[in-house]
Amino acid sequence: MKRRIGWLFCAALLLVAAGHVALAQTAGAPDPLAAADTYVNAPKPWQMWFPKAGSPMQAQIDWLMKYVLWIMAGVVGFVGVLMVYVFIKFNHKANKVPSHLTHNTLIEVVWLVVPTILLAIIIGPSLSLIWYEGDDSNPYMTVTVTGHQWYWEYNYQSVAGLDYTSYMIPDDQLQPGQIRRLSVDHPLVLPVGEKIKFDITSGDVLHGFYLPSLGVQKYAIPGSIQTSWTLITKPGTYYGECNQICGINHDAMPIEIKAVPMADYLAWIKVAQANYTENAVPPDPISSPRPVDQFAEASK
Ligand SMILES: [Cu+2]
Repeated sequence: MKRRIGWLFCAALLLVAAGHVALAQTAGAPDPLAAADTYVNAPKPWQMWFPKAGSPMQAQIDWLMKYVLWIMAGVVGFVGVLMVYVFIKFNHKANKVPSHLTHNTLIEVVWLVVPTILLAIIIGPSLSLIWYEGDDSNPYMTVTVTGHQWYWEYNYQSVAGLDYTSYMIPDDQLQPGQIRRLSVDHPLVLPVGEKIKFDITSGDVLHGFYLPSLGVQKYAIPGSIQTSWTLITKPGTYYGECNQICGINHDAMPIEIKAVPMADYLAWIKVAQANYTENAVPPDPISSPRPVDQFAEASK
C-alpha cells in the first residue's frame, strides 16, 4: 500500500513538473525574452558613478554630470590653493602690518567675468539636455505605468487588453539567475531601438518611477500623468526602483525591464496576450508581498 502511494506521488510530481515545463516554453516555442538574458545591467556592490548608460538620455546625463564635476573640481582646487597661499603669506606672524586696500578694479572684473563664463558653459549643455528629455513626441509606443502599494502596473496602449501587474519575487521564492529585491514575476517588455513613451501615474500614494541606467526619473502622482521616454540601445535586462517613500513595502516594488529585438517583442505580445490578460490586475496575487504580518508585528 505504502509503495503504491509512493508511485502515485511520484507520478503526480512528474505531471506537475511537465506542466510547468510546458507553461514555461509555451508549447515548445522559443522564449521570446531570451535575448534579454545576454546582458544584465544591474547594480553591483560598492558601485561608484552611474550605471552603464542603456539609452542616449542616460549617456548625456552621465556626460553632463562629469563635465560639471570637472569644472567644480577646478573651482574647488583653485580656491583651495588660494586659501592655503593666503594662510601662509598673510597670517599674523608673516604679515605684521596689513594692507588697507579696499578696491582693485582688475580683481573685481576677473571675479565677475570668470564665474559668468563658467555658468554660461554649464547652462548651454544643461538646457539642451532638459529640452532633449522633455521631447517625448512621435514615440513608437506608449506604456501607462501606474504605481500601486506595492507593485507596478503596465498598460500597453497600443496592444488592446494588455494590462498586467509586476510584483517583486519574495526572497524565499527566488530561482537561480534571479536577483534578490530586483527580479519580478512579470517584467516590462520593450523593443530595442525604438522610442518608448511612459505615461506615469499612481493608483494610491506618491511613487517614483526611477530607471537609473536609462535616465528616467519621474514621480507617479495620483490624479495626474507625468510623461517620460526612453530608447534602449542594446538588448538586455535593466532594473529600476520606486524611489519615493510610499509605505511599509516601498522597497518591494522594483522595476525589471526586458529589452528585446522587435521580432522577439512582437512574438512576446502574442504570448502575453494569451497568458497575461486573463490574469490582468489580479486582486490578490500569490507573489504579492503582504504587509499584514508586518502591521501586526509593528502593533505588538
Ligand atoms: Cu512606491
